[in-house]
Formats: sequence, structure tokens, C-alpha cells
Amino acid sequence: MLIRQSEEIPSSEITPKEDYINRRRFIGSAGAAGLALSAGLLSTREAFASTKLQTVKSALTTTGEDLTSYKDVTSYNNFYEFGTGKSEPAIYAKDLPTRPWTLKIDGKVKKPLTFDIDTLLKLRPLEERVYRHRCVEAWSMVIPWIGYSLSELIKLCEPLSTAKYVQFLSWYDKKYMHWPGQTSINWPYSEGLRMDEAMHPLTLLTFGLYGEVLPNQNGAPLRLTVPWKYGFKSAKSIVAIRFLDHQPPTTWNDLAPDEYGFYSNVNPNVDHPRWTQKTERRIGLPFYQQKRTTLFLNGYADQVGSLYAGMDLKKNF
Ligand SMILES: Nc1nc2c(c(=O)[nH]1)N[C@H]1C(S)=C(S)[C@@H](COP(=O)(O)O)O[C@H]1N2
Ligand SMILES: [Mo]
Repeated sequence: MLIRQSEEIPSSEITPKEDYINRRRFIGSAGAAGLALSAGLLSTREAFASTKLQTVKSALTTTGEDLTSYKDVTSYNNFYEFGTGKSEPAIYAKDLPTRPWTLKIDGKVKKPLTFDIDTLLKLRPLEERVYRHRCVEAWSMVIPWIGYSLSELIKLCEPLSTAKYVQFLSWYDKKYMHWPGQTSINWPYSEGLRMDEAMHPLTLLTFGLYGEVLPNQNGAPLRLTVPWKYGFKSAKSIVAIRFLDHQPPTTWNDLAPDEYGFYSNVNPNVDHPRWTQKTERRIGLPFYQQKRTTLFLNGYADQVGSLYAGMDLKKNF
């Protein structure tokens, strides 16, 4: 259901939880969750957390590397809204209210649109894509994400020729923050991509991982995954997408422009001012097996290298 931006969302558009569980897209353990739900035993949030997503195979998956365990993927996180420690988001993001959830798309587009999350989930077949995931802090994982290309959504909005950049804004509510005022971050979390980066098929609008809807700490109910860039470009728990004629301000770049560039392409040849980017640490392996060589554009150079032809990547880091 597409809803015009100016309209309020009628309450009839908010999916009752029973309908959600009964949808054909949802399979497997959803049956058990549905029973528990009708018996009133589970809260909505718990039911979503155990909801499986049906996926189709993707041509854009990275194969050949061992997956990082579900436990590591969901307990070693960066999500500063819920604490600055790696183990804090898994604890404090529990109350993130993921339903109802609305994504608002506006700015330089012919069709500004507002979507309910469950409409967005059904818009295109969900693909499972295994991507390498590389944090600017020089650790990495391999994660089976679920979603579809952001370009599919962008096309529906018909961006104007003046749309040169896309901004992503995360959900933010001070009363849910673990330590309000703990960081000098100017909330909400903001990130951005150049239009051609946003339109690249690898850029994934992400709804799940490991066959299930996203756990809250990984950015439920929807986030971005941009596999050739440092992890901070992949905004979590997105509520707004804006098309702009100028480069948007972005959270980490605002905080420390010398350390976190707008582009933030994974690049072993451009060190962070405080550490090397030549190597990285693969989370979940025995200590002596963790160290590996960082790949240019995180190993996606064949697919995305042409986006940066002729650009000085030391300057545009
Ligand atoms: N809203 C929001 N999005 C965010 C962050 C954050 O703090 N807040 N951290 C970023 C960083 S630094 C990384 S490495 C990834 C981490 O994603 P993961 O916890 O699913 O591995 O999310 C990114 N998206
Ligand atoms: Mo990161």
C-alpha cells in the first residue's frame, strides 16, 4: 500500500499482528509464534523476533567464506543510540518499537511516498545475500543479509534530475536511549550516499539476517547495507530517506571529519589517522586466525570500482 506523503496513515493500514503472522511470506516457526500470540503469551516484539522470512536466491551473494556466527553477528554491535559498548545494543535495544513503523521518502522526487514497514517488506522478492561487513575500526564479519536492492524503491519515487545525493535518517527517541547525552552526536543518526552509489544493485535495503527479521540491535526493522564501504555508512532503523541536490551532513563526518570521510570506501591504502587499514580482524575466529588482509572496496572492486574512476581516493576517503 502506497500512502501519499501528505496523508495521515489511517489506522486500518496498521497491520494487526495476527495478519502479519498469517501472511504467506512468513513460514516455519511463525506457526508456533502465531499460536502463542493468539493465546496472548508473546508480546508483538517477541513474535517479530522469531519470524522467519522467505527468500529467493541472489546472484549478488559473496560465497566461499565462512559465515560469522549468529551469536557474534547479534551480540557484537555498533548502535550508539543504545550504548557505545559492543555488547550494549543487544541489551538496551530490546525496547526499540519496531511496529508500527513508517518510512518517509521526500526531497527531490516526483513522487514523495510514505510506506508502512509491512508494505515495504512485500514490495519485491526478498533475497538472501552473503556480504562481507567491514567496520572502520578494522574488524570484519561475513553476514547473510535479507532484503532487496534499494534501487527498486528509488525507482518508484522517480527522483528528479536535481537529485544528486540520498540522505538516510535513523529513528531516534531520547527516552529510549541508554545514556542520554552520552555522546557528542547530533541525533538523529544521519548518513548519505551519492545517487549512483544508492542506485547500485549491491546497495541493499535490509530487513533481515540469518533467515529472520533483523534483531533490534542490528537495526530493525530496516537498515541499509553498503558492502564496499565502512559499516558506519549503513544506517540502522531508518525512518526517512531524502533526495538532495547537495551532499548531506553525516554523523561521523560531523564528529571527526579528518577520521571519517563522506565516501568511506574500504581501502587498505588509506589508513585511518589512528590505525592501519591494511589488515582487519575477523570476529569469531580463534585469536591467531583473526588477522587478514583488507581487500580494496572490501572485495567488491569488480562490481563498484567504476563508480570511482578518475577520483583521488586518498582525498575523497
Ligand atoms: N543508527 C545507527 N546506525 C549505525 C550505527 C549507529 O551507531 N547508529 N553504527 C554503524 C556502524 S559504525 C557499524 S560498523 C554498523 C554495525 O552494524 P552491525 O551492528 O549490524 O554489525 O552499523 C552502522 N549503523
Ligand atoms: Mo563501524
